[in-house]
Amino acid sequence: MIDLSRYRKDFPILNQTVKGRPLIYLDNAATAQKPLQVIGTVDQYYREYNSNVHRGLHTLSERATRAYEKAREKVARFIHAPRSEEVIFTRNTTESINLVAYTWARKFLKAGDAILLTEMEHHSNLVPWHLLREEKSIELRFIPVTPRGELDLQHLKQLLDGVRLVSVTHMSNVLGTINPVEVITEEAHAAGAKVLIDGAQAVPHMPVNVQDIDCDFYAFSGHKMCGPTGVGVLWARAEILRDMPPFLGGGEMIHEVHLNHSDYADIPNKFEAGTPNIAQAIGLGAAVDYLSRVGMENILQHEQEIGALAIEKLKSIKGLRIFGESEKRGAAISFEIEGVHPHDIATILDEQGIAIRAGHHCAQPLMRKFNVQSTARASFYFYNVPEEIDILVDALKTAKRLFGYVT
Ligand code: 7TS
Repeated sequence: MIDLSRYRKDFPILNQTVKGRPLIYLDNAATAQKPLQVIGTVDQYYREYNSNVHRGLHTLSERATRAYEKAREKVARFIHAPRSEEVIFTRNTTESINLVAYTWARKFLKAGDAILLTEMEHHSNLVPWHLLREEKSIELRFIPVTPRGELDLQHLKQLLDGVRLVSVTHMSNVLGTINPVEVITEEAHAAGAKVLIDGAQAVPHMPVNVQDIDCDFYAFSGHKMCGPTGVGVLWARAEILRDMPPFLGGGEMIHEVHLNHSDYADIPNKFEAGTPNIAQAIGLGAAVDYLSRVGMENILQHEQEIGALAIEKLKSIKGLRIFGESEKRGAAISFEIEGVHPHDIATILDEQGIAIRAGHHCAQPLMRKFNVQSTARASFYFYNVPEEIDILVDALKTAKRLFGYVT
C-alpha cells in the first residue's frame, strides 16, 4: 500500500487522545482535518494583513486582494478550469447548487421542463430543486440506483427526453460509488441538457478535470479537502455565468448603482456580493497547494487501497452488511450490524476514541431505497493508516458483544 503516513505529522488534531485512546478519525466524508499549512495561512492573514478586498488602496488591502485572487487561480488550476474568473467562491457545496437553482434555473427553465437527478443525491442536490418546483411546474426525474449501489444507466436516453438540466453527484457520500460523470455528461449534452456535478466527495479524493468531464457546472466544499469551513466553490463556464442573473445583490457585485437601478460587475464579482470569506478562501488556496504536494493520484491510490482493505476486514465480522458494492468507489464505507443500532455503534466506537458517523447522511431517499433508517459510516482520508482498520474492527466486535449478538 502506498504509504502517506508521513503527512500525519502535519495534522495536530490527529495527535490527541479521546476517552483515553489515540484518536482515530474516520468521519472524513463529513469534514476533513486541517494541516498546519492551512491553519498557519489563516493565522498569518489575521495577524499580518487582515483587511477588506477589492476596495482599499492601502497596502494591507492590496495584499489581501492579491492573496484572495491568487487563491482563485490556485483553485482554478486544481480542477483544470480554463479561466480563473469561472471560479465563484461560495460558502459550501449547498450554496453553490442553490446558486444555480436560484439564478440559472429560474431564468432558463419553464413550465414542463424536466430536471434529471439520481436516487443517491445528498439533500443539498434535492431540496433546491424541490424549492424551484414550488415556483415553476417543472418535472423532477431520477436515475435509479441498483442493489449494488450503482446508477442504472440502461434507460438514460429515455429519461433524458425533455430534460434541461442533469444534476448528479460525482461520488456518493453513503455508498462510496464513483459515478461515470463523463458518460452522463456526453449523453446529457446530446439531449440538449446542461450538467451540474456535485463534487463534494470527489474533489478532496481524486484528480478532477472539469474540461475532461465537459460538464457545465461543478460544485464543491473547501472543508472536506483540508480547507477551512465557510468556503465552497461553484465552477461554471464563463459564457453560462455571464448569461446568469446575480444571486445576491449588494456591494462588490455591481458596476454602477443608481437610486432605481443598477448594473452588475463582470464575473466572478457578479456572484460575490458583500465582503467575501477572505480568510477562508485564502486558506482554501493553501489547502489546494498542500493536496497538490501530496498528489491527488497518490491520494486516490491510497484511498482505493485502504478502502479495499477496510471492506475486506469489515466483511470478516459476521452480521455486518456493507451498502454499496461498486468496483469504482472511494473510501466512504456505510454498513450496518445485525442487532446493533447504528447510533449505538457510533457511541461505543467513540468510547474507544474512534470517530465515525451514524445517521441518514442527508440522503433519506437513498436510505429508503435500501430499506434502512440509518447506517454507520467510516470514511477514510489519505492520513488514515491500515492499523486504524484493525482497531475499528476490534471495536465493532466489542459493540456486537455488548449488544448480545452472539454468532
Ligand atoms: N453533496 C455531497 C455528495 C455531500 O457529501 C455533502 C456533505 C454535500 C453535498 C453538502 O456539503 P456542504 O459542505 O454544503 O454541507 N456531506 C456530508 C456527509 O456525508 N456528512 O456530513 C456532510
